[in-house]
Amino acid sequence: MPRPSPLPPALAGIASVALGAGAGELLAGLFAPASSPFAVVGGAIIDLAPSWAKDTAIALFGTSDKIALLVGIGLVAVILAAGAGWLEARKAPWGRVVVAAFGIGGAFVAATRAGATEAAWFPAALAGAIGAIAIGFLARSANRSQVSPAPAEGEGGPADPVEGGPADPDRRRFFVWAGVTTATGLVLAIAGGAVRAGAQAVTAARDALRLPAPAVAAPPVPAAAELGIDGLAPVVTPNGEFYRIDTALVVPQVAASDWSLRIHGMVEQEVTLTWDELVALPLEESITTLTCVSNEVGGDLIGNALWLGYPIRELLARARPTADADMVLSRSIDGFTASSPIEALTDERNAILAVGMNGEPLPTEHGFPVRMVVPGLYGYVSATKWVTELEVTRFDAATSYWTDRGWSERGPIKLESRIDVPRRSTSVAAGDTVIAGVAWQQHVGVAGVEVKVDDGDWQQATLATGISDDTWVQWSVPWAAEPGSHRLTCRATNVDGETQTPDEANVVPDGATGWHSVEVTVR
Ligand SMILES: Nc1nc2c(c(=O)[nH]1)N[C@H]1C(S)=C(S)[C@@H](COP(=O)(O)O)O[C@H]1N2
Ligand SMILES: [Mo]
Repeated sequence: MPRPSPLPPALAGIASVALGAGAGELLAGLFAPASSPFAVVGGAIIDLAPSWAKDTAIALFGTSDKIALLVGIGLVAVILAAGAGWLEARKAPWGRVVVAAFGIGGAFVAATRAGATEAAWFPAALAGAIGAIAIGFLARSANRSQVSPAPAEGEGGPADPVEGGPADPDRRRFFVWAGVTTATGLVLAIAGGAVRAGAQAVTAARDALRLPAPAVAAPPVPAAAELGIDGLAPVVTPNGEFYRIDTALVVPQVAASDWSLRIHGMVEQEVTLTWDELVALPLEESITTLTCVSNEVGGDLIGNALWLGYPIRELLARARPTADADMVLSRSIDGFTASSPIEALTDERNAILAVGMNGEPLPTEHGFPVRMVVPGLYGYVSATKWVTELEVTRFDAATSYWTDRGWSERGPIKLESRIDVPRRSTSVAAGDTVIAGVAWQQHVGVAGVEVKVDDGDWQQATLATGISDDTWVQWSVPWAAEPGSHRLTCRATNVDGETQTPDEANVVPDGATGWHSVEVTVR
């Protein structure tokens, strides 16, 4: 008798797990969007991953890091499922036990995650149960498909197709069932993604929302702030192009009507604020550039927007922090935390609870309905999205999401500059052209940018009109490009007269440094 192939049992495992996972995704989509088995496993991996892994993921996949993670989880799930199928076919009921155990594990993780609802454990538990039942049936069917059928009367004989071949009814039956099971799982999963009931409701409500007019409008962006050079990042970043970095695999869905903020901890008076109360306050506009600490030299994890919000300073004043408090730990609905020095939230800068971004309510992935924006600090210590809590505390008493993972307690934004034009590794025509880019050190301000070609002298670039010290500034310098291969390098100087350091530092623990250079070919 031929050795049984491992393929049918592996397929049995994959099909069963696809069915279970699909059912779990649909159930989650209907009742608990944040608790889809994939999202739960992915979220747990993100939280458990060491910070070098996050770093590598961002470096490799940029803002597509989440898709890469989901694809990775899918591949691992397929391999584990194939193994479970093989196990069930050889040593029943161990394949069932493995699948059920994954379901129970997933349910446990789902139930214990920040912001978990009461039903959070159910999708993963259901996925495990359905997967386990299905794998029992399909693995048996896979085994039967590999046993040569007893020749029935009138059949058999030399003319019959090869044993176990496609015409074998048990074999055919197995492949049909495996196919139907897999397809059903995929359809359920797609349906789950489509229904995400909460998601649609919140998005629709957001789209219909009208924000109040600002009590204090930002001065208009000076026309000369935008150099209008092709390929140069626009001075105000459209929402759709704004970088997105967070640990949320499924974007938290918080209805404005359900939102509230609690200010507590080392305060004389606890304060709670609802959405209606917040938008009834005199809101102020400000333009602030956000930057991610994971932005490599020359990277694009930076964006500038017109924000509408209310000064956090005023809200803290209501709560009256005690004199020894030196930090505010902001917490989002999904458990992310950021530790900001209290002075950055109480001094004169535009540290705000933002509700609007470039004239619209915050996009859901940028923190709808309310997030923090603090000029001068990297996002990981200040820019909490979907924020629901401000705990006034001390640096020696509490830590935050990324400081727990090896990143610096303090995260002031470092002086940096970037060449956008010409793009690296492109070729440009010889003759008069332009080198252009952006430079920033929010809440300090950029005074100048210099550029050098190869090992030539530093030339002073022309700065565009600045919006404020809290925003990046565009710059450009003319270049008479001569044929050959050239390296262009830029460096900025801040308003305190400090020049950007050439020393190259990694993004961990408190932001990259070094000069940005690009290699270009001139034809
Ligand atoms: N709730 C929540 N807020 C968060 C984060 C997060 O993971 N979760 N990431 C922070 C980081 S590291 C950055 S750089 C900014 C990015 O904001 P953006 O996605 O709107 O550009 O959000 C901050 N706020
Ligand atoms: Mo970040």
